[in-house]
Amino acid sequence: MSLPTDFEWGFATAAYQIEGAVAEGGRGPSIWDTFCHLEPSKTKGDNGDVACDHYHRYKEDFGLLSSYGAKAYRFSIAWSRIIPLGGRNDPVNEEGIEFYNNLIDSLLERGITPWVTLHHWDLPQGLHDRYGGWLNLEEIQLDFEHFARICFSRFGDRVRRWITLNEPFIIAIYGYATGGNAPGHVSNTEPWTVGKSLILSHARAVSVYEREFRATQKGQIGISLNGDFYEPWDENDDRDKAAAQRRMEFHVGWFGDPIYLAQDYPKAMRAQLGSRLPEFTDAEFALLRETKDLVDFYGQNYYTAQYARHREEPAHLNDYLGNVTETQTNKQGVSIGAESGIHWLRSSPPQFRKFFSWIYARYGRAIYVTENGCPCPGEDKMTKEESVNDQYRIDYFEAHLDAISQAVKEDGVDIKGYFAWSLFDNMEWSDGYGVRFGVTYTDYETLERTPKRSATFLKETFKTRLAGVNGHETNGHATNGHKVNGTKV
Ligand code: PNW
Repeated sequence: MSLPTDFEWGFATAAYQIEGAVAEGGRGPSIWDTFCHLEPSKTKGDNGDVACDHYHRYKEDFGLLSSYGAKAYRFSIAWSRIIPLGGRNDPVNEEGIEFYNNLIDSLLERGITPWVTLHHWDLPQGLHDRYGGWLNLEEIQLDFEHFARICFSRFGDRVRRWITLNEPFIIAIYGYATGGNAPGHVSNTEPWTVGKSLILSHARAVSVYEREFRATQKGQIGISLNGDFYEPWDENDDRDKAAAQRRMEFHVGWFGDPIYLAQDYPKAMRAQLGSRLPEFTDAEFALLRETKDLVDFYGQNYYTAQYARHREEPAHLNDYLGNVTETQTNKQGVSIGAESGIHWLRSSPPQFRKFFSWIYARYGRAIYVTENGCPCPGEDKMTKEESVNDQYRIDYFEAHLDAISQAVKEDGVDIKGYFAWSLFDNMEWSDGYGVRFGVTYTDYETLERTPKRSATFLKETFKTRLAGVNGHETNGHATNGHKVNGTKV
């Protein structure tokens, strides 16, 4: 189960989930600060005010990263630390620039490649208040372009890997359809407007990078989409097979088709949503055509898979799934995978492998897994001593890395890297601090960090997997009962 020797790997985090220090260093508020302080609480009483205090402890945290052997680290920039009010005519906060300069420099000193996500959900509250944030297509794309330009110009001399947006599906649906995430809107028109804003904001950032920075900085740019893989609920029913495809088009194709193919949204979306799905103008299609081949990679966040079952009745106005019923067991009662510590996630590595082929066939781009991970069953109630003994997470990582190896070697998919979610337990958005996705245990009273067994597992397994066919990268463990190329040595 080896991987290409130049396969990149590391850990992923996001600013609001780890930084804390929300009122320090000149940072302006984001929609997540507001959302976390609503009464009654929509985030289980938790907020990101302190989080993991990474703002003050980043050096210690990068010590962990080094000790885990990571080659790369994916983090996000809090827009409102760079531009507290968010807009293109608002002041830039030099203290915020300095904070991220320090992060980037400390990573480089350690030989770790920074992967920077420009936006991971923490929209400046100033833009939401001023014009509705993502709801205002004309304004937000110009402000995002400006923010992206500042990041490229101030950090791009050292940052060579950029991710424009994290999970536009979750921003649009959880933020504006279900209301489970900030800003908590519930609507059946807004998510489709927001989706278009996200697509065009991404495209503008790519265009700016190309015109003003790529020649000198020689970096790469992409986007991280999320999506589950869907199996038909009844594998012998063509209507369920179609439902599974349609569900993935609503999840991935919504963004992937315009961004990577410069095409309209998938036909199934048009058919169901009609005029609620905003058209692209000729000028907007021109921007999509200009930028589609400039997107260097496809970022996939993958956690789980589900079954899709067709529905007889016409789609409900509030439906955003493609008129399917999602289930975790199929017609025969077979579970999609072993239950984890959160209801929506079951470990589904065979579907991970299938998903790569689906994505690669559709978009033909180099793929990076920009997030993958899980909480162990019952981990929310565990003591530190129990939590660090995280065998479920180790099994999850191992099986998902095996799936990557198979997709690369047997299915011919170009997968170039992998980021485990997450470096340490952190603020799991609306689920608060109870749900633990880290390979490091965070004690939220003392803020002490303790490596879990999975951290060591990842370090060791990548050593072995990247050692190459002849295993020439000797690491002192290859003769110690570890598997090399599937055989115990
Ligand atoms: C991702 N779902 O979000 C985010 O990028 C991370 O910030 C987050 O911590 C991580 O996954 C773990 O949840 C998702 O319900 C949240 O399917 C929810 C879902 C998917 C992704």
